[in-house]
This record gives sequence, C-alpha cells and structure tokens, in this order.
Amino acid sequence: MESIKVTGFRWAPPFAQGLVRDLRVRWALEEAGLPYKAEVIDVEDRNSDAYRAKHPFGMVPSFEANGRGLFESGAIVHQIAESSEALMPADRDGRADTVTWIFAALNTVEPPVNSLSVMDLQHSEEPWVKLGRPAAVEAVKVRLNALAAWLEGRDYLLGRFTAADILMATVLRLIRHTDLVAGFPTLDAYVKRCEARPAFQKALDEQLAGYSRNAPVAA
Ligand SMILES: N[C@@H](CCC(=O)N[C@@H](CS)C(=O)NCC(=O)O)C(=O)O
Repeated sequence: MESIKVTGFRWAPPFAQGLVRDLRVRWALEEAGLPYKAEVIDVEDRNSDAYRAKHPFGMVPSFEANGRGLFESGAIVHQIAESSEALMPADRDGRADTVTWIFAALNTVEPPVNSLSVMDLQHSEEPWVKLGRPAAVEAVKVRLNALAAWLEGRDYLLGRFTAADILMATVLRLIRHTDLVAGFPTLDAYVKRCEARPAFQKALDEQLAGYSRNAPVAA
C-alpha cells in the first residue's frame, strides 16, 4: 500500500483523547510499518456532502489507500492486516481465527463496553443513566469474565499479536475511567502488554500531538 491517508478529528475533548477510533488505524499502520498521512476534519464537517461521500455515517476514522476509500475501523484494520504478517498469520486457519476475534471484539465485547462508556463520559448526569448503569456494568462484567478466561495463559488473543488485539485492546480502553478491567488481573496485564508496544505508543503520541497542536485557544 502506498499513499495512505487516515482521517480523524482536528481536536477532541480531553475525555475522548486517546479513545477516538482513528487510533486503531494508526496503530495497525505502525505495526505494519506503513507510513501514512493524518488528515483532520472539524466535528461540524461530519455532515458535509464531501465527507459523507467518504463516510456515509459521518464518523471517523475514514481511510484512503491509493485513491480507494474505506470506513469502519474494523474493516480498515482488517484490510491493513491483509497485507502484513505482523498483523495476521499467513496460513488459512490463522487468518480465520484473526477475523473471528476481530468480530468478537467489535460485535460481542464492544457493544456493552461502548454503552457504559457513552453513559459515563457523555450522559452521566441524566436520570436514565442513574437507572440503567448498574445493569450496564453487569453486562460488561459478563463479557470481561469470559474474555479473561480465554486469555488465561495467553499473551494475546491468538497467542501471538494480531490485528484482533488492536481492536480488543482499544475496546477495553473505552472504559479506562473505571476499575472494571483492573478487576481482572489477566485483562489488566493484557491491556498493559498491548499498550506497551512501541507501535501503540507512537500511534497514541501522534494522535495526542495533533490534538495539542489544534487545541482551541481559550477566549
Ligand atoms: N463503528 C465505527 C464507529 C466510529 C465512531 O464511533 N467514531 C466516533 C469517534 S471514535 C465518531 O466519529 N463520532 C462522531 C459521531 O458519532 O457523529 C468504527 O469502528 O469505525
């Protein structure tokens, strides 16, 4: 792949910095050793016709490689993994297992984790959150418990690092403001192991550096 562009937001409020999903794509590209250009949009630009042509739902990330666009962090990370053994084994079974765990991260673990994250970070004062939060926490714990059991004795989801770990670790980071992950020592160690990877650190530093450069000037 050449001429790669990743689109994220020009700036994000502190609670969201380090969680915005272009981080997943940046991390995958760093692991694969593929250079890219970060492009940014203002939050208001989400609804422009030009941006909706790149992302039908007006979200980030969007992605372009050699003039071909993609959206959805999972699809983009998978596409990058297709061209890099650093992210997905070459053999058929290893590829199938990687895709399975990509879906598990995004389809089974992310929904309850994201619900809780949205409740706490964006709506914490609303009555429906006070009512629904205990059940949302329980729903997260059910998934974390099963994930911790799977990861027992494994450094990564498939034993070795793959694209699925990028998605799973970034999903778990969505509730970094709680002690839920820390309550499972296996998961806590897993997330820390993923975050200690130089490619993650570089991706995070670059996302955060962009937000610092573009921080709104106080009136
Ligand atoms: N399923 C999408 C979710 C993308 C997403 O939630 N993006 C957020 C930033 S992390 C966003 O653009 N939010 C703005 C909005 O919802 O309008 C993916 O994984 O790419």
